[in-house]
Amino acid sequence: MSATNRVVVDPITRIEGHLRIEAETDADGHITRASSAGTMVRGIEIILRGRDPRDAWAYAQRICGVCTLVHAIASIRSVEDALKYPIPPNAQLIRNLMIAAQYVHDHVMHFYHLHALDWVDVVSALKADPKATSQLAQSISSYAKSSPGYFADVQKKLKGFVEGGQLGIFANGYWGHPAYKLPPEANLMAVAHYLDALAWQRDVVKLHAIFGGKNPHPNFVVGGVPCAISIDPSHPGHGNGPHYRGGQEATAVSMVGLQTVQNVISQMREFVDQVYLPDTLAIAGFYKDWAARGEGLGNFLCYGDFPTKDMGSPESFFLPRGAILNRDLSTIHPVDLDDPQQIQEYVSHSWYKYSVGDEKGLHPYAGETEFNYTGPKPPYEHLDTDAKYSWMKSPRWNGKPMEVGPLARVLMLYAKGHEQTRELVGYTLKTLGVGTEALFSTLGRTAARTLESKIIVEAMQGWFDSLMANIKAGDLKTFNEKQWDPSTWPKHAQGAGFTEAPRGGLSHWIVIDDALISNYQAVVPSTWNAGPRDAAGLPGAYEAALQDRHTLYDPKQPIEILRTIHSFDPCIACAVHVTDPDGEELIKVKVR
Ligand code: NFE
Ligand code: MG
Repeated sequence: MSATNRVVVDPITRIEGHLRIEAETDADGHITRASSAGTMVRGIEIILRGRDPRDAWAYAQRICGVCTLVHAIASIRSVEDALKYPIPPNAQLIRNLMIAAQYVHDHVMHFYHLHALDWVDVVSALKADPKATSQLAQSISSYAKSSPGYFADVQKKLKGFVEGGQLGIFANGYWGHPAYKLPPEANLMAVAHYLDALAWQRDVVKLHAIFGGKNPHPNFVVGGVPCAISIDPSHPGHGNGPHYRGGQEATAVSMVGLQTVQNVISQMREFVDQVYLPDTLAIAGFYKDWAARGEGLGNFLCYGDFPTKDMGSPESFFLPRGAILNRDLSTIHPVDLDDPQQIQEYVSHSWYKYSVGDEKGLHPYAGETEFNYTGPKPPYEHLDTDAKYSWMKSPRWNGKPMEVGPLARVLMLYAKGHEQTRELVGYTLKTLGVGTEALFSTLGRTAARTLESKIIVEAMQGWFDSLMANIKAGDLKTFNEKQWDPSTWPKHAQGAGFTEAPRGGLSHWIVIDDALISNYQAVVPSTWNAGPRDAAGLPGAYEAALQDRHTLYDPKQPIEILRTIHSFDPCIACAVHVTDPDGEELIKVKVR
């Protein structure tokens, strides 16, 4: 072995989009330098120029099909911020419910379908004793599906896959790798819950369909939410059923629809409490060494979300806004999205160019999206990571690389003294027998996603109860109409729309001139986390995390890289905002 090897993982699987990791290792397999590259480019920001701001959400929402609604939310909020339009309280509550439902849905799917197989050896589950699996399951949860017969059935199904040479959804794992530590029974339990979670997620997306007409990509509207509410008890719900009266009532959300929303919240809560949380703790107990690596930057950023008043009152947010630096939970630094010095994007290592020079950062209102591909023609062996090497930009806050996402949010709640968070974090650390420093790790990041799901699903009940109370008091308003006349708009306006997406702080920045979009920039969670080094050479969050105490047991099966990268829940479709591997123009868009 030479002194330095370079391990390339491209594409990283079980994520959305195309991510390439190049890791340099020493003779012992220890990662000494890691580089994260987005290998595709998209042009949504460019496509949006020249369009009507009220339509932007429908385009922006197509940035991603995983976080199916967050880009629409950020977009309508950017327009509302630019034009100073308030929305009715019911719309705020319904948006909160929709964003929150996305978290719980997305986090559960990430855990079971995208991340679990880094920790769970599917093939080992064949060796499990269904009776012992049942005992294990019943010892950690009251979940009803836990009989020996249930686990025997799952095992039989799995055996069928393996014997037929058809692992199907379970193909391509590093099965049998010594890094897998769970006993066969824990593996079988997790595989059973993998299949359960697939069925569960089909049910819980109903919430989005009820308020937004469909999923993925529910409908939104600048000024509120697009669903009317009907309290006519004879009205059965959506559609043209026997009680069809035409007009608004035909499509309004009825009491039946609202009851379904309540059922979905209960179903989400049950799965989080009885399956997701106990599984996370049970699996984490076998991987405590991962509580001591993968920390990364130690800097965390949250825009905050879930207003109880309006978007202009961050102090009313359920998830607080702020920045934490160098792991110091005693100080929350204030964050201002409009301050041109605070949030800037760099392109010194990205395949873009800036009119002001590639070493400078640009605030998103002044942001530029100009392609400048200087890399090798694919397929290539290595990227020159000292030069430009990614289609992602490098966002920075006050010049610092920041981690965003569930861990950042849980730390922010913790630092603010949020009681439930403090209790849950304390309980988790105690159960695992690890100290507070374990939060800053690969395991901490994954556990934070689970804890956040519990915190958010309980908050959903509160928002739903408030919505029902408003409705019972006669307030059915979900939309303000007045902004629909562009002749009332200022000649020039700009706004920042933000949300906390499942993967972290998301912001869309719009500049409106003569009622059309003159600039549109999206700075998204996976860009913060997966972006390349900046002009100062500071690594992004993935890079820094991989550089923290990772040793590859077998460079040909780099499961260690997958564990830490998946702990961030990457989405590169979001991060690079129509793939064109040949570098040719894929689509020409005519603008007015
Ligand atoms: Ni495509 Fe997304 C989320 C956004 S990305 S999944 O959550 O924004 O990081
Ligand atoms: Mg962008």
